[in-house]
Amino acid sequence: MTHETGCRNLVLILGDQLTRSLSSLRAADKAMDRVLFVEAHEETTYVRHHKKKIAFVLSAMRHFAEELRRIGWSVDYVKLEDDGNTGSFRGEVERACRRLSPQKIVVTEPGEWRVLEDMKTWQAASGLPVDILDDTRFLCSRAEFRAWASGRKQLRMEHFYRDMRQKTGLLMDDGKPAGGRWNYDADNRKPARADLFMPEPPRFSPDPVTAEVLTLVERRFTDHIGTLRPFWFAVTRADAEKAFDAFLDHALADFGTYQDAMLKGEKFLYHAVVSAYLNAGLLDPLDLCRKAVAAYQKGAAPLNAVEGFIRQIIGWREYVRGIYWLNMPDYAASNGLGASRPLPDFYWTGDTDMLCMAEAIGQTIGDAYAHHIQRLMVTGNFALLAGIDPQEVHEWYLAVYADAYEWVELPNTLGMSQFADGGLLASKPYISSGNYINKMSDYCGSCPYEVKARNGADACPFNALYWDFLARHKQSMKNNPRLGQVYAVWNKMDGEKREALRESAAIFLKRLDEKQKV
Ligand code: FAD
Ligand code: DLZ
Ligand code: SF4
Repeated sequence: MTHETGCRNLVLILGDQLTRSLSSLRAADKAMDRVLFVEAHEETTYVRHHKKKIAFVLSAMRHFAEELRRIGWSVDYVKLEDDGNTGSFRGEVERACRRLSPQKIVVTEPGEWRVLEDMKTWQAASGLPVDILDDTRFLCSRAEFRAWASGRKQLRMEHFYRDMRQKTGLLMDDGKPAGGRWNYDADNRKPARADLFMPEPPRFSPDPVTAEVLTLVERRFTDHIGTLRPFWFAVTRADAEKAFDAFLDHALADFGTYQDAMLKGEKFLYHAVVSAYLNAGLLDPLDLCRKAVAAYQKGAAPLNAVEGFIRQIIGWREYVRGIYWLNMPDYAASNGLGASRPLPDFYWTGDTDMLCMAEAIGQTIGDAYAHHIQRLMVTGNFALLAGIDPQEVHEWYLAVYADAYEWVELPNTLGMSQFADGGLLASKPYISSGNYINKMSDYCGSCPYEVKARNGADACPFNALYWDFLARHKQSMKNNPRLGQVYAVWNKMDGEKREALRESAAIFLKRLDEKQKV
């Protein structure tokens, strides 16, 4: 729906900027300026996004545009299949400029480098000034992170997090961390039992706006990964807040304890399941943290849970964004371990005998969601051990999760998970044999592979791959102090055992290369 009358400024709002207090909206005037939303073919296809992710973004955009109209903004909304839609932000901004003759284009900085680079050329192309404003939804601006990083030898998250605690005052008592410690991870990370009460995130029935989007996605993105229905995501701020309130009431108290646990058929455990909402702008990070701290203050959740939760948001989430902008564009091409194996097809289908992988990938296909340990220690761990090309791994993570935008996905994938950035983000590679997965989950008991066996056709593939990875990268990793113990075990291991492990790994990798079912 478009209006032909002119405007003062044109304010472009992207699909992950659905926040009333967005800096570009704050700088605008309802009476004189025009807001533009664009459903863009380029954005829906630059990776083959999960069907649920596309449906979520488009439906949330349509709902937010309506919300702005209701409160008095003039909104131009270009739908994906509208006549004349050029399919790109640039093309649609140009068209809107011809239609509306604005004096200026105003945007809040985008979350992805490729989009920012494009925006920087709009001024020259359109002859109009383009104001690119800071994204104030983050606690730490790009400039502030650059200042924090400058002169430091190591950019450790824990140090950054403490600064963010000081800055926000969250869980701080007279300048000291609540309870006397900054980090309560030592109390966390217990395996879960299958008979625990499992809170489920609330599900929201599609309204007519979402129903129309679902029909569009079903028709237009048939070859994209994912099951579209049932579609149950919140697509408005009000519903996203309901989802977070349910987490506060039913899951936060056990968030820390079971943060790393995995159970068959249990997709969410005690996780918040809010990343898609946060990243799209439906929820505000500081607001969530304040509510979690209030739950602690009224005795509804223990310190280990609440500290763990806010660390993910004011710590990890802000930190990975800082790392992204500090290091782009070179960061995206990093491949420190020279990994080159193609991503196995089963990442797209879930068709593997490895139960942990089938579970993590299966629920990803179903709901565009897997929790952190499934991403890091199952699918990520496997890709790292098997030497998969990090670019292909990156594209997969960017496509399959409803919360995936490059600013957050890329450092998590290339840095934390694939150790492709040479240890800039993680002080050691996150690798494990089947033993860790067995300890933290109930997967192995139902898996055709034998987790206790080290080599041979029936042995858990993670076991031989783990030692083979360490052997392959011994030269570059043996001096890493955090790997000292494992290399000591490897060095002491009987030569025949080492040979058998490496041979098992070679046989498995050959089967992978030959596209045999593993
Ligand atoms: P919870 O476990 O309940 O945590 C609460 C919130 O903390 C999350 O919603 C999220 O906003 C934040 N958070 C937690 N861990 C991280 C982290 N490492 N980095 C940034 N924020 C974090 N997160 C994304 O938002 N988008 C991605 O594309 C993404 N890709 C990832 C890829 C890999 C390989 C890995 C290992 C992690 C990735 N993560 C990503 C981080 C994390 O897995 C998800 O944020 C989390 O699983 C989302 O589920 P939740 O909302 O239930 O989180
Ligand atoms: C992820 C996504 C998708 C699938 N579609 C759109 C779209 O049609 N229009 C839009 O404005 N944004 C979309 N997005 C989110 C953008 O890709 C995101 O804003 C940029 O990647 C910058 O983070
Ligand atoms: Fe995964 Fe190995 Fe356990 Fe099977 S045995 S579920 S492959 S860790």
